[in-house]
Amino acid sequence: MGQPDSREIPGAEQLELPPGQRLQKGWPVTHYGPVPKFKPDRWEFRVFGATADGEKHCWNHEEFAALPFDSVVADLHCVTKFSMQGAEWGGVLAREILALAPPAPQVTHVMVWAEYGFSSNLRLADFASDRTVFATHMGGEPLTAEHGFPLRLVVPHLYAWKGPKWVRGVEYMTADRRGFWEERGYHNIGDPWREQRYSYQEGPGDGPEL
Ligand SMILES: Nc1nc2c(c(=O)[nH]1)N[C@H]1C(S)=C(S)[C@@H](COP(=O)(O)O)O[C@H]1N2
Ligand SMILES: [Mo]
Repeated sequence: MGQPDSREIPGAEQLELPPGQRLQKGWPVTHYGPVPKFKPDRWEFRVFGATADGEKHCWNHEEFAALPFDSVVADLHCVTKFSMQGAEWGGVLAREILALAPPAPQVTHVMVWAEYGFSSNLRLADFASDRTVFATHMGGEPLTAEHGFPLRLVVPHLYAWKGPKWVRGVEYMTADRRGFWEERGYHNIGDPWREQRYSYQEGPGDGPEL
């Protein structure tokens, strides 16, 4: 099986892409709405909802920057069919956040919240993947404003809309609820390898009633 599009890009590795995806040169910027301005003194990262201790957990920018730093090499698959391969994301693993601010035992899903009320819901197991990372860096450099500075989520095994840019917090949930794109016709799970692009493809148990 060939992937003619990826062959046209010099130096591109012939790694497998999910069905229907094409490699894109460079790194396009894709999001809804304006790029928020980072205000370091007003920024905080909050974990709230059904935490194990019933408390909210907050980190300011300085505190967040001091959390253990890890790297994950991962692809980014946009549902509009372009993919970017082999980016090195640096930041704080979602697992680290789960360890520092444990969820209550009945938590099944999380809502990841970003600036301007953007959100995306994930099953707890997807969030807890050892490759899910709150990235501050890409390719060894701090993220640029358009790509989510100071913080974005990367969930390598799901479509890229599941990773909010300009992320500000996580809500632990005891039932599933749709996020921004999931309410607007995108698939509740969003697995690119199963081409779960749109909500009309959902099967029983994939998501809350529409
Ligand atoms: N806050 C926010 N994050 C977002 C989006 C958005 O609209 N708002 N779009 C998502 C989508 S659809 C994609 S493909 C990726 C694109 O990331 P990039 O612009 O860094 O390539 O960001 C995701 N994160
Ligand atoms: Mo996207």
